[in-house]
Amino acid sequence: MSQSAEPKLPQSDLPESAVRRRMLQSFGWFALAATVPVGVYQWITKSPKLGGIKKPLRQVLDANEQIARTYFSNANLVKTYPLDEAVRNPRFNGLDGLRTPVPTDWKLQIDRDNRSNGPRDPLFVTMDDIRALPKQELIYDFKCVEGWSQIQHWGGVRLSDFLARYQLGTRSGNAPSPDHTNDLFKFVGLETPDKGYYVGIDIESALHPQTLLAYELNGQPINAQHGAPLRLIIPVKYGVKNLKRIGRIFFSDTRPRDFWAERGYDYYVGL
Ligand SMILES: Nc1nc2c(c(=O)[nH]1)N[C@H]1C(S)=C(S)[C@@H](COP(=O)(O)O)O[C@H]1N2
Ligand SMILES: [Mo]
Repeated sequence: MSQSAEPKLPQSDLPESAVRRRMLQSFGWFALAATVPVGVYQWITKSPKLGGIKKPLRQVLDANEQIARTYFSNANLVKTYPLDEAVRNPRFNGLDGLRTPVPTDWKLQIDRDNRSNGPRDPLFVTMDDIRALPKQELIYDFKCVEGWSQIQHWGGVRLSDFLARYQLGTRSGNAPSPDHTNDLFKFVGLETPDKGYYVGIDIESALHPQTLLAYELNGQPINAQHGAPLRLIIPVKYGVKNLKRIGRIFFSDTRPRDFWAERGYDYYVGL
């Protein structure tokens, strides 16, 4: 704080020149303050586009992301609800990447080509493999950026358990662990089998204990419009990041491309 030690003299004790100087200063600041918003507006409107929106706005969103990431902690759990508060017929929204039938030979593909250790070829995992892992249920308030939310009941495997089981997400090919955070890739990318919808997620949010590879909704296999056979449920993010019908997963240190970020939304979209 720059509340300096300047003595606070009563106005009348100031020599006239000092009063005048102060008045001019105040007026100067006022005039400057009045011009700043116009300047900022012109700077924004004349700036090139970056990621679908004007560059300065993108930079503000990026600054918000830094703040969000700083305050993010995997110990902070999203509020959960009793089973009887979950809606019976959850709303569905967004069919990008879902306009063709679910591939009958669906397998989850996980790319490992950019890691420094362990097998580099893609890993293919079936729904039976995924159902064999510990099941986690979650009843929480699903939020869409369009302004609706619903208490929904999801079931699946924790993404963190899945990554640990298959030793994914690290450069060394070891299971992710809090002791080796610098071994983690920074982002997870997910996309639908037809690549019609795709998201990028920071690894901290991916490893959050409430982030699920979900295969059940209200205790039943997820239907096609909600993302059969397997979707992401990530309660620390808005709906846009909850990719339905996962086809491929990969890891990287740069932001994976992201469907709605390319169309001007905030990349991080954290809650
Ligand atoms: N493949 C795919 N996943 C998607 C979308 C989409 O259009 N395609 N829309 C997203 C958005 S904006 C929301 S709000 C949620 C909606 O999930 P729901 O249909 O199960 O309610 O899915 C997200 N995942
Ligand atoms: Mo959404």
